[in-house]
Amino acid sequence: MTDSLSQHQEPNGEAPAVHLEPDGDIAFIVIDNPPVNASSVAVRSGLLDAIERLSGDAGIKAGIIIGAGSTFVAGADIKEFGRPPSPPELPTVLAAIEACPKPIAAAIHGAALGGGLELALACDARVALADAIVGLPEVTLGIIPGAGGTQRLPRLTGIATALDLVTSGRRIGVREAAKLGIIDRVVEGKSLRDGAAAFVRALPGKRIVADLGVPPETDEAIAQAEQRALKSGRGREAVAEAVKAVKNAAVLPVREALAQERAAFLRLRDSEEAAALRYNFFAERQAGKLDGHARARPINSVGVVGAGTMGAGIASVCAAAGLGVILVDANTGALEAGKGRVSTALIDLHRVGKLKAASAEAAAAHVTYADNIAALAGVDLVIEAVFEDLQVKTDVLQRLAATVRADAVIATNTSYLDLDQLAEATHRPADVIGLHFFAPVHRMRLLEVVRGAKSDPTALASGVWLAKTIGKLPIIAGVCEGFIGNRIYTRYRAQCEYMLEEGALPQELDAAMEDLGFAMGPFGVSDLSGLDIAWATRKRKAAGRDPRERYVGIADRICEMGRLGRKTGAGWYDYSVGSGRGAVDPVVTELVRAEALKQGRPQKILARAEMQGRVLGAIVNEAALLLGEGIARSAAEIDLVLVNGFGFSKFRGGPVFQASRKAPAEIEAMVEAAGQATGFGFKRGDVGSLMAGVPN
Ligand code: 3H9
Repeated sequence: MTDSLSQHQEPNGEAPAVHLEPDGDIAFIVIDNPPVNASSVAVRSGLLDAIERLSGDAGIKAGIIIGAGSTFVAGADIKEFGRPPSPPELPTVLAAIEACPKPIAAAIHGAALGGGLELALACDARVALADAIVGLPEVTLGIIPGAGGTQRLPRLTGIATALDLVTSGRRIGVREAAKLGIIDRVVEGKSLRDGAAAFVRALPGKRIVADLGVPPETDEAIAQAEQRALKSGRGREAVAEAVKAVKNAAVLPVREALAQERAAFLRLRDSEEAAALRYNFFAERQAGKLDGHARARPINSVGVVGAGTMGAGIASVCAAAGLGVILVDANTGALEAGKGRVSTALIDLHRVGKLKAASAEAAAAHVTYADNIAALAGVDLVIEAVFEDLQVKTDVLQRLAATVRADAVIATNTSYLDLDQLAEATHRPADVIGLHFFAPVHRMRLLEVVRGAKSDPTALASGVWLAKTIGKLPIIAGVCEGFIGNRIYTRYRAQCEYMLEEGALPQELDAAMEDLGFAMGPFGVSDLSGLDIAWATRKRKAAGRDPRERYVGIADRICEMGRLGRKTGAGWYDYSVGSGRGAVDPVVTELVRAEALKQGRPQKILARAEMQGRVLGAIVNEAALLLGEGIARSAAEIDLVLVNGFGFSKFRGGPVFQASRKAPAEIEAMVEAAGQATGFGFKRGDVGSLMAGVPN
């Protein structure tokens, strides 16, 4: 080894993103770019420089690219995607590795994802620790691999397998990757360096993957893989482009196929879908991060009170994650029904592959049942999920506070009640937090973790820990009626109902909202979940409602007709004609028209864009209020709530993100229109500040 290899210094005095570590006749090329060694411009130029120096050093026979810290390379630096590409680009680095006369291996620990795996595929061999993962997740970011992934991977695995991996973005373990031909040597134990060094010293020479032929396969196998990919990625351009690119590997000269891949990557990188998914990616990484250094209290066992739909759902997700659960309900009939619900949810979780235990029965064994709160004396965290009534919940929480250990966390699953009032009633408010689950609990990813005025940071951290452990996305919210999600949804729904009185019909509004990004419009949703609960709430609140507030009575009229949604065969739509989405019912059309006339409001034809603008205006205004009041922490977290709890498409980022793509004057006009329609009581939020927090 000559001195030239270890002399490199960054001009600014910072630690270089890539450095060489000689080891006899080989050199480790160490990528050191915390936190995940993303292949940023500094890494790319560092690699290029290292390869050049290694090539020119007569004392070095081979190189090993390895990551410092906890991982190999997690991919391209996603933060760079919003900007024009800066040279050197990754394909240039990979070409240099292939052109280097000496063999270069990749030594993988942690993750080799996206550009990280592409880097490894351009090497002459791949060595990995047994617990590492590899994958090409680009489609989950609305793009396709941009540095040869669609060409080099199929040369090792065949086209059908590459189609599956590239179009699903699936991450796989190293053992599976070795079976598929992606990894050449699995290193057992901890010493990746030693294992890789021994392997590289024994390499006969270069083995350039791009020069290999694609392994033979039947046309049928490829056609089936293509069909599966296009079916599950229906309507997604990135998936269609990925299919095209991978199939090119079998028919085009590699240089031409690489150029086509790169062109598609660069085009998709600038797409709206890619921008939305990037926004979502970074938002998810921030969600659940706590200010300060509070640590979660240790939680091994969870108590759940109330064996109804929510309680049983909560018990099943905790059991599925391997936590010990005690489900309590004083009503033994309800407890028995709860057992059935837990079992159904666990079977469903097993069916979709989201169960840690080998079987639903094994997970069910984590749940024990009791008819008395006294059974919860030893649990680490307890969640009450009883009837949504202040008195009922207060009573249960008081009894829990007197029963559970002094260091236990006490959570309420309330949707609308005042968490601070409930917490005070326990006389130990520091231990109380809200855990607001969404139904069906075992399917919905969102969990609002509610911070009370006196919640201890360790109690809040415990809620976040639990959310992550049971596979939910924790969004921290402050106390207000409806927290983040339901508060916004209430405004959204109200705005749609106002439009019913102005000339729009339920099916027109539903179609407009689905076109905006919601999986189902508000009236379809209402039929699905049943109209009765909201009706009961409206009746309960009727006495306290200010008569100056705009109130649309159409939903009440529908309920009075006994149309409570799908379960009664009719609601906003008619379901008597069979399953599916329900048919437009002339009875409802007539009722809507008659009620609108009764209000004496001018009738007009509302264009789809106007309906969407009104709704976006209402949503962003409420989002701005939530941010201003400190209930929500960021615009992006509000969007995560709407995406993961209310069916807004993640491929469109979220309603706030959608609005942020418009000009400020248009946003202002949308908010103004929503405010005009609301009339009395409409409060303006600082929409400008909200929008300023949405990254471009
Ligand atoms: C690609 O490669 C395209 C190529 O084909 C193009 C070639 C030309 N960039 O998740 P964590 C940050 S597309 C920038 O909490 P974990 C993350 O924001 C890329 N930043 O850790 C967070 O920052 P902060 C394909 C990134 O241990 C911190 O790292 N690759 C990137 O739970 C820790 O992240 C992917 O899609 C990135 N690529 O999980 C892989 N990745 O601390 C994406 C992470 O400031 N990454 N950050 O909040 C992951 O899946 C996980 O981060 C990983 C670690 C499994 C690696």
